[in-house]
Amino acid sequence: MSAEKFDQVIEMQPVPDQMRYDKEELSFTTGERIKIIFKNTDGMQHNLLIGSPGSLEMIGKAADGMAQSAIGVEREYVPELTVVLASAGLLDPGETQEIVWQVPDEPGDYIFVCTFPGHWRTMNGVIKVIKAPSI
Ligand SMILES: [Cu+2]
Repeated sequence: MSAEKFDQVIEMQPVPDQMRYDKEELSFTTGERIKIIFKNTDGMQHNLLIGSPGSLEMIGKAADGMAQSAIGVEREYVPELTVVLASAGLLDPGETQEIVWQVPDEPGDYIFVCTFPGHWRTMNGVIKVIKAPSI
């Protein structure tokens, strides 16, 4: 087992039958190394993406577009966009996946979102990244 260290370990899960996550906001500091343990406790599939500030609509619409073709399922509705910074693929009910993310040096309101077709408008939240105090 690796003894990998994280500055924060967060657990996230969907609220059953409500198409939202159990958290609406996360807060990290620039440069932190974090782990999100995403556990799908719902009865349907979900994924989890982290995106750049202001990218929610761009990612959501790209995912809607993917849903029109076989590529959507193949890529687990994760659009190939540079604004997608990290992701957990599509999880069946009961599955768990971890995302390890190196928080960028640029502070801002990053986003998290589920891009399973139709979910992104409600199943999303903000990741507040604040600047680490200089020593
Ligand atoms: Cu979802």
